[in-house]
Amino acid sequence: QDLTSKIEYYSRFSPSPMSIKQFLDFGRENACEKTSYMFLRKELAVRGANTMKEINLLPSDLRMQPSIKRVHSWYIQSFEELLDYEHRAPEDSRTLIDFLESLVKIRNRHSDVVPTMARGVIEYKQQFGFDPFIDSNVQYFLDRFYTNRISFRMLINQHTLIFGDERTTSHPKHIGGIDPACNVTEVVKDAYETAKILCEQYYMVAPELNIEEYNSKAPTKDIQVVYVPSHLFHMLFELFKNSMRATVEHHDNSSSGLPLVDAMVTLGKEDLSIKISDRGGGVPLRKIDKLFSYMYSTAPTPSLEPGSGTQAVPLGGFGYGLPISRLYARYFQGDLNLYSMQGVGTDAVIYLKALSSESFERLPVFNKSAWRHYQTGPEADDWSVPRSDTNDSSKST
Ligand code: W6P
Repeated sequence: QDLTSKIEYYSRFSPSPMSIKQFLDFGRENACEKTSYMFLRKELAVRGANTMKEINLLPSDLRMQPSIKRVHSWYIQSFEELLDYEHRAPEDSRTLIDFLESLVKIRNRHSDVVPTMARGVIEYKQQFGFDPFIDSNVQYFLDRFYTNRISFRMLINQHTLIFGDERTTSHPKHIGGIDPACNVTEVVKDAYETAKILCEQYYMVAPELNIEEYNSKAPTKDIQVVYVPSHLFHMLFELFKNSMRATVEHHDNSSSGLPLVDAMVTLGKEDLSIKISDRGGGVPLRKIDKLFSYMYSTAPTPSLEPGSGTQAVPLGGFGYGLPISRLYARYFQGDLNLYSMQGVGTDAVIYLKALSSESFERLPVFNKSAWRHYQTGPEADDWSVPRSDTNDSSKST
């Protein structure tokens, strides 16, 4: 049967979101590799097909860029490999072993999706320039596409960590990539120390860290959460890089010492919140949304120049780090917001669900409403626009 009809078939199913608690139950006690196999061969095909349908809806000028075609071809290849298992029984001992191998192969094939998509956006911009309709389409598409990718890797990682060879080498108390007792402040410190090393390499100095913790449920106990530590690390590392860069660049007279970066970790009934505050001079409100824009934050041709690979990477280069960090936070029903006060500094807040029963995957669904987004783009604005200077009317058409 041909590929298009298979994509069509699987894309009609909606993805089944899993909660962190379900991920744990799947991996604990009677972890059944056959059950996991049966779930994944269908679910990964469904999530893959849903995303491929959306790639097809991208404006053709964008979809035709060589880098984006390349990424598309990876999805087709991986989808075909998953279809090989459609009729392979879990009872056949080869099946489960081959499946593990296929998952690893698929994961590796997709390891460069983010920089390759970024290159595709740059290719488009060089050819057609900046376009607000395309910007809004790209934002909508990439937020969904990368969320799908995060979820795909989450599923693959859980299966390979629990049933593969990695089982023995990984953390004994973790269930796949999940730490059932993730100590948030430890991850904050770890992300800070890693960012600090980069910052010192680049600037020769780095601001110090001050951490406060408020556990409203159990004031004397460490704040813990059932979560994926690598996701939390990714978000915090990104925020620290940004805060450090702002702090160092805003205070170039290093003699007076740098202001601290403050971290506050709090736990309430519903939310676990983490605030990272810097005194790095802040960002005007007008530019905050742009920090999360894929199209704005792909600079004309930054680090992709040949030969620039060996140079030190600028700290927190406002690449795709922030928008993708926000997707990690939202993936399990949290969020990531920036509150900046221009002239002084910026607060970045990560919100996570305190309860693992409430952190279920937030997944894009391909349906009529998603389809409509690609047809209409941004709403026609229904608020007034400041009038351009009337003395300058000669320049307007
Ligand atoms: C800034 C800009 C920024 C982005 C993200 C996190 C912190 C900060 N600080 O000045």
